[in-house]
Amino acid sequence: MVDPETTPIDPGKPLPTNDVMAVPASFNDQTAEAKIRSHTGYFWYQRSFTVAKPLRAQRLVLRFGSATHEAWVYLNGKEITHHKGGFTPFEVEINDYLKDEDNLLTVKLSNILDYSTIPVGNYSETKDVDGHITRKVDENFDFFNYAGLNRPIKIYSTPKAHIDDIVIAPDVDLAHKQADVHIMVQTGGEPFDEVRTIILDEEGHQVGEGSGTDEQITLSRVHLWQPLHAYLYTAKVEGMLNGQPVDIYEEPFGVRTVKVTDGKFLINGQPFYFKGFGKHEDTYINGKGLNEAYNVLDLNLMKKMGANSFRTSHYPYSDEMMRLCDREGIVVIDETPAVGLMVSFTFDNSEISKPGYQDDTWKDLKTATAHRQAIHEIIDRDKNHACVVMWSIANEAANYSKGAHEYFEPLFKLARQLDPQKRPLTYIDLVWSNPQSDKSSDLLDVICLNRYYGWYLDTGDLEISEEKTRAELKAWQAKYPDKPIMYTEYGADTIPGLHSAYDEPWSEEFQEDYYRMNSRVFDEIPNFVGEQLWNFADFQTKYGIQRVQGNKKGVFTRSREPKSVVRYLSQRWHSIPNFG
Ligand code: BDP
Repeated sequence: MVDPETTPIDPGKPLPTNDVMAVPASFNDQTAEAKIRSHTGYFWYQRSFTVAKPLRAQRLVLRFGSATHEAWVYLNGKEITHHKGGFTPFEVEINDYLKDEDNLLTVKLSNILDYSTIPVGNYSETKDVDGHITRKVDENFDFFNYAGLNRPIKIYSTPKAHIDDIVIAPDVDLAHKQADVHIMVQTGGEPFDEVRTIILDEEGHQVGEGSGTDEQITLSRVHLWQPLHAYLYTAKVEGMLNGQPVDIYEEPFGVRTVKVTDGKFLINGQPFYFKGFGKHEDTYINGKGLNEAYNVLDLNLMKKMGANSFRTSHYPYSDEMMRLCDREGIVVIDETPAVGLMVSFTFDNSEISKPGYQDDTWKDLKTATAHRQAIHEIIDRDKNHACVVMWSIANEAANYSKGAHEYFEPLFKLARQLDPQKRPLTYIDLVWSNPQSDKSSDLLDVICLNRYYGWYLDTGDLEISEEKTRAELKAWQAKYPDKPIMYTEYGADTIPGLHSAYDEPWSEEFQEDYYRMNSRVFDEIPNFVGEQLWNFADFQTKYGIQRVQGNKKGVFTRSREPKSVVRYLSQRWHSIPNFG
């Protein structure tokens, strides 16, 4: 229920409402009430549960896949944890708070975003004469601020002495088809007498073993995890007490290398070409709630088109999606929720390219603390995923403004320290961040560009757009002859079924012409390593005069029907090898 903020709510008592809400899902599109859909502020969830007696002897952990964007969790009236950041998991041990009979779980959430949070929101509040507060978030980004309990909430059990986490970093000798797999095990509770690890291949045969909490296990004749040809080993870690395994933790993992060198993006030593999409977690009714059938369909549609990759624009996606990508061999650029780090967007860039240009972004924003936490949490959660080949630290920040380098340098340093697999790092550049104006592009391993020549700029004029696209890509290539360059967004809003004999913008013909124009230029640039278009599917946004029921740049509709451009893109992508 929405918190009216008139009388305090007692989290130890049943909430004063009969409304029901499905979880996992965003709350917004479930209510049929415009006021609730657009509610900004605080809202509550509640349910009761019982835990069978024999389980109470175990360590019990309550885990939230995410809670968007800030959560206060109460069990039987007591606050047991708090978490800020809407796209990463958190958990808490609950044994000490459980009762024999019904337990009351109450969660207070906030969907407020401001200049200290990521994503960034323009937050305002007004008070009426009775002191009633109306809150408003104007999203500083282009997707609907879906909120709620978007991902599964689970109670899991472990023994008191337990394995907390496993960190897996394979070091591969490609020439000898051998991998030294470095495995670090974190344990909790009473210390084990011994920790043992065995590695199983896909058939379940043991192919390696070791012991200790920091161990190296060598795999010979190693099967590599390859894009679209996944191979997953399983690390089975056993915590031993008195000669018996007490806790067992199994983690599937792939063995592959990722390296950036001489303007190439190498996966397993071969130059990889990214073909795919920027996406969203966005479906009808569920909003940003986990929708596993859509996830499966989306990856199948991608494979059918000859795509091999996507970016988790603009926040970490669900654990379930990351595991699916590992399994399906889909390559992922994993992005933090740092979107909207730009306080004065304008389509007039006349000032921006002047040396020393500065706007108020890095003075006004107070996002550094949240950004550090998000980097910690995304790497902590996704570190072992073979599908993740690069971290994106931010999307379209004001990198063209003085102060960007000072802001980003420590964040890149942090990510490099934290990642056990030392993957490449990037951020995603807005059109105003060009080779002259971008103040921090030296930090990037790969130049990732979002470009809309022909759509937002020179709308409809694909000739001039082709020249501008070519000129800019050549300038990047000249500036950084050793850095790979890729497009992480390019697209044109398209109304399915709208046709034009004059190839006008919004028509299906224009969308295809637009992609053909871009493809021509890509193929001329030596360091060009990939094309991820915007967007996989149409998605919901806030209202705006440029948005008709959301953003229509999808090559699929929101319900995943193809627009006609899918045929062109499928032909192109099937003709471009994944490597080469
Ligand atoms: C880019 C953003 C993306 C938007 C897209 C667009 O990164 O989130 O949806 O433009 O305007 O600026 O379609």
